[in-house]
Amino acid sequence: MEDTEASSNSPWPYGSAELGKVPAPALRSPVLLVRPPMAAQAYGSTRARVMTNVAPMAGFAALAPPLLEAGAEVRILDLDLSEDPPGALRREVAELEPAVVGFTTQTASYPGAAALARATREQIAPWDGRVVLGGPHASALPEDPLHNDVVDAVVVGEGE
Ligand code: B12
Repeated sequence: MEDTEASSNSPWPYGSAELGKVPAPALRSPVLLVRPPMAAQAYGSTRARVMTNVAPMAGFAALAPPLLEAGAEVRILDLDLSEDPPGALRREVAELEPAVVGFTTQTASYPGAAALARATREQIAPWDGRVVLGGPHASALPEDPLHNDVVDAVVVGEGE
């Protein structure tokens, strides 16, 4: 499409003609994709033995291939499968030393995700790692986590 007035009424500073000239940011790797725990948070204060419908996440299945194709090492950590989510995350981060840790969020998992993201951000600061948030909650309320200084970036909508 011809780039004419795109830049005049768009908040994006580049018209479509300039888009190809914007250098892509350098790919940072490894990337750790984390699903924060939902079940433990929901049932945590009860005596219920937690049974949950954990199924592989389609969102990460969509995010991983373009990262792999771009040459990144990618790992997925599903904390709904862990008995000790904060410990499991801390150990995985210590072992992998990821350049980017991405958390997916639903509203119900957000309080726990925010706490884990904050702790991870401190843990990866020594090697200048970044924490990114995506998923339905982050897409609905992108300003919230940024204002609370939880993460470095929020991705709205499809992450790939
Ligand atoms: C399929 C589905 C399910 C399936 C999941 C199957 C599976 N294996 O993944 C089942 C039936 C299990 C399910 C259960 C629940 N679901 Co559901 N589900 C959906 C549905 C219909 C589609 C999700 C999907 O797979 N999309 C396709 C993938 C490719 O997209 P995606 O996951 O959104 O991921 C993309 C982006 O969000 C983004 N992204 C996601 N994470 C990240 C992370 C990073 C770092 C980045 C950069 C980007 C990024 O990039 C991804 C690729 O494009 C959505 C509605 C919808 N239309 O989105 C509701 C939806 C996600 N579910 C919802 C809810 C509430 C639930 C339950 C809590 C319901 C309940 N009370 O039990 C449970 C939670 C279970 C759990 N532990 O997660 C809500 C969440 C609302 C909210 N505010 O958070 C939604 C949005 C429906 C709605 N409108 O209310 N669900």
